[in-house]
Amino acid sequence: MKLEDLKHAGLKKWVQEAVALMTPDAVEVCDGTQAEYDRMIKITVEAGLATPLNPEKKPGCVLYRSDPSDVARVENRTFIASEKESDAGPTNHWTPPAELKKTMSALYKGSMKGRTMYVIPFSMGPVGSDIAKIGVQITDSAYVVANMHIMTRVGMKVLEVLGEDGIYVPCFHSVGKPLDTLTLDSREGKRSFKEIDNGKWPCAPMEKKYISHFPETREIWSYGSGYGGNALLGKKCLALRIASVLARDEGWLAEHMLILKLTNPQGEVKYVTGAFPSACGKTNLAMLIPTLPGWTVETVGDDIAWMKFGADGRLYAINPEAGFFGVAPGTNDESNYNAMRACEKNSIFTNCGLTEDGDIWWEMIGHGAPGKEIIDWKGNKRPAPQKDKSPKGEEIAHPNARFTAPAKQCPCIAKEWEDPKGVPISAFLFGGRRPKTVPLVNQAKDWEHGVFMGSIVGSEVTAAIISDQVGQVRRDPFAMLPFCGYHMGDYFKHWLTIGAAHDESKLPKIFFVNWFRKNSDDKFIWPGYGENSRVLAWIFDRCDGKGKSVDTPIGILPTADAIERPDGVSEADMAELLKVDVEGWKKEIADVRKNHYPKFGDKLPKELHAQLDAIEQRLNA
Ligand code: GTP
Ligand code: SPV
Ligand code: MN
Repeated sequence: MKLEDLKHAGLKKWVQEAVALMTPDAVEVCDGTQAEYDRMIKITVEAGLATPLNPEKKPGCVLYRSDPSDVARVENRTFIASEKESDAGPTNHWTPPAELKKTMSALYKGSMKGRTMYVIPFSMGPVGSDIAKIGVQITDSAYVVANMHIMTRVGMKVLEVLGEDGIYVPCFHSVGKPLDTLTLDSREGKRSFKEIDNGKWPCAPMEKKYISHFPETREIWSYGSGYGGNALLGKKCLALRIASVLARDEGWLAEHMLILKLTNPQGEVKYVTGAFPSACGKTNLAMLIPTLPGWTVETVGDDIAWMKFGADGRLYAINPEAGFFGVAPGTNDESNYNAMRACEKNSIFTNCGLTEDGDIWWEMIGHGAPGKEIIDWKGNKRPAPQKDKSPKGEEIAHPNARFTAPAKQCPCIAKEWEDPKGVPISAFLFGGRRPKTVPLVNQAKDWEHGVFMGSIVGSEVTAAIISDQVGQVRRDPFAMLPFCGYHMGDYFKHWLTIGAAHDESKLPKIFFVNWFRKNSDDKFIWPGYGENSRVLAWIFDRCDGKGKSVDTPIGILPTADAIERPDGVSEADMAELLKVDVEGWKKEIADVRKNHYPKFGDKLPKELHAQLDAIEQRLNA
């Protein structure tokens, strides 16, 4: 569709201003059709950026390799530009909005030269539902358009809902690599031709990347990266950073949470959400196949939950996304059968290995690679691996290689996954990668205790972030550290206010889980994946006030025999997984008191300090 045909005057004006600034060669309004998707793939194949996979192995699939500097979210280059610094808080990078806009406008000037500007109208949440939010992203990346087609609902239906004056979140995106017209002097005279990407993933150097949010004006400006959460602006930027601000103002919750449907052998259903930091197991838990007979798990969402209260006083969750942008390495038929089926057709792969027979490959895919050679994520030919492992630093697939797959292709997608009413939530899970101290599962004594425990969650940093802290434990409250669009102290307050304003008996129960405890040989003690169903079953029962439990200084734990042991987990292992490590927790509490809570200054709710004192007293008793 052409720009002139846009009926929304404000939107048209906004795009025209962007065109004047970024000076693309052409402008296209996206219609969300299959033909458009196919054309985006074709354009990137012709530019040497994409490789179509063998249709007999992966029909309708394509592989991209990004620039080695552009492989994950860039937290150091992510900004919350609220008017006041104190509104962004100590855990966000802040710049005054006017200054940031000035810097970025200079970068956007002429940044789309030689490229097409795509205007993507998208809906987070089912189109037209009360709970959905509309965004319009302009981008110069056909890769981004194709991914947005899968991850969100794109096109004319969205423009219809927007009408002539509807509200949308304006999102600027440019990869920051204009294409020049080159002039060549030859014997035949001067010849001009247009520069092409020619196989080189377009992006800007790190110091010029900016992922910026303007919470007061509800705008997103992204420059210099084409990867994942930096570039697919409906996801972390809109559905979390901007939505968290809306949620605070309007009394709801926008969280970095999976949503799953759990059915017990009696056919009773409960819906559970879970917040774990990036690459800590949300997609896997959302799609798990229980090893416990008679139980089933179905998926509503794998990364983001928007939750609002219903007239019955219960909290209802929707998944604002339409696809999965999942971590590829470690995904295999054993660990996540359903994700493997979801991405076996019509999917996009980024930074995976390419086998001789035109298929993708990654570490821990479950088998070696066929043939003699494989092409790694950097485009280099390497000997085809016999086993599915590689030494650290020499991976064939980047550790943050991803698949983009339509949610509707997932065999275990719940029938209600697009229900605009959402699903009523019985339990919240929080967790992270903690090799020590934190037990397998621990129920909060009440809402306030749960908020306290959520506020101190820690996890090892994973490859989902470009950072020199990878592998180190950092505090990641509510798994929202990089995604909260305002002061984290106010965010804690918002959670406490929600608890105080609603009938606690109808609120979800809060649990903390840790699948990542390690023994002295650095091996995981708990087998994880499908075996996590044993923990889910205990949680299910606890929601009904059942399930054998013991009250401890840190929370409510299962008794030694409450969770049936899976193969390979000894009685001693189970005791270790469920032990209250008093000394470890004392250190934990001391660290929170000294290094974590002081960051929030007088914005730290007094209730959380009281919780800290109380747990310390219980540990010392
Ligand atoms: P984002 O998409 O970054 O938000 O990540 P996510 O939270 O959805 O993580 P995901 O489920 O993709 O898992 C990331 C990595 O953790 C993969 O390599 C998984 O194989 C691994 N993993 C997931 N669940 C478990 C588990 O129960 N135990 C162990 N040991 N590893 C797990
Ligand atoms: C995460 O990092 O939590 C992700 C991947 O889900 S990204 O979309 O890149 O943010
Ligand atoms: Mn995520």
